Amino acid sequence: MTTQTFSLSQFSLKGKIALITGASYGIGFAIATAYANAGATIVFNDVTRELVDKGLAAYKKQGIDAHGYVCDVTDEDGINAMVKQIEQEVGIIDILVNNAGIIRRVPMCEMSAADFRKVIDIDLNAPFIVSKAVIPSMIAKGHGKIINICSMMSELGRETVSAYAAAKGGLKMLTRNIASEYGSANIQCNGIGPGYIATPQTAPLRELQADGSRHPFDQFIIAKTPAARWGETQDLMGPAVFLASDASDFVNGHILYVDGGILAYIGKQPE
Ligand code: NAP
Ligand code: GCO
Repeated sequence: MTTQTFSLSQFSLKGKIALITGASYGIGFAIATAYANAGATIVFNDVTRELVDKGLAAYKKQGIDAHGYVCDVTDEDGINAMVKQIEQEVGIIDILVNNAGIIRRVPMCEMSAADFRKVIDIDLNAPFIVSKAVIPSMIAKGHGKIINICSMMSELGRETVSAYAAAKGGLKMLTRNIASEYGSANIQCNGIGPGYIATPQTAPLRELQADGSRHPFDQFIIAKTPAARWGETQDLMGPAVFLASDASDFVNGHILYVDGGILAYIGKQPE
């Protein structure tokens, strides 16, 4: 009979090395901070030296000694070289968070194919490239956790975000496929689907109007969210630690929506 015990140490990330992409600020920064607080060594990348240095200074302010690399997630050779360098300088990556992402809000018929491709390249192709770079060493080490940052748009559409929705829907299926293909190697690949979170990416949707009133989209999101508020990056910390820890070792191919209830809600009934 297997012993049935539970200890909070199952949630500890002590001794683990975590790579979080695009984590100089925003959601990636919050997840990396949570991982550091749970005991992990933090590695992150961003596209420019300036952003990486800004990130390093921000981590230092939190008492976190992070390792930062300049690398674009869409550059396959660059990513392969960065992962090799991390393995030599820090160690084998135990946890990968595919966080880097962009959005373009343009009506579909006005969007150029080049812009559509750019979003797909960063939000979908890059998680494939980075995952592919870390999986062989995870297999050799005997375990690994991959967490893909999905979206409400992995499930829902809305005006102006065709490329983003296509990418995040695809990322949900890439998540399930990695789980299917590498689950037997003790790799768990899951997604987090954040609801509407207050970060620079969503700042244009929250801008105060000239008359001081809230942006109509801001009001729409508050009404659409049972929690009646925007999410904070802090809200993603616990779920991200869970999916990176031993506590989730039998959770695979799952998308954990952290959305204040948006996906459960039909919307406010008329007065
Ligand atoms: P953010 O504030 O815009 O941060 C995104 C980060 O990714 C930035 O540091 C950005 O650097 C970096 N990045 C962009 N392109 C990159 C590339 N090619 N290579 C490396 N790094 C790159 O966004 P966020 O709101 O924190 O979002 C993080 C993730 O969560 C994204 O995948 C986003 O789609 C997803 N998400 C966000 C929300 C939300 O409500 N905020 C909800 C659901 C999902 P730059 O400054 O150079 O662009
Ligand atoms: C938008 C938003 C969203 C969020 C998020 C929702 O314009 O609708 O930017 O797409 O960023 O991904 O989960």
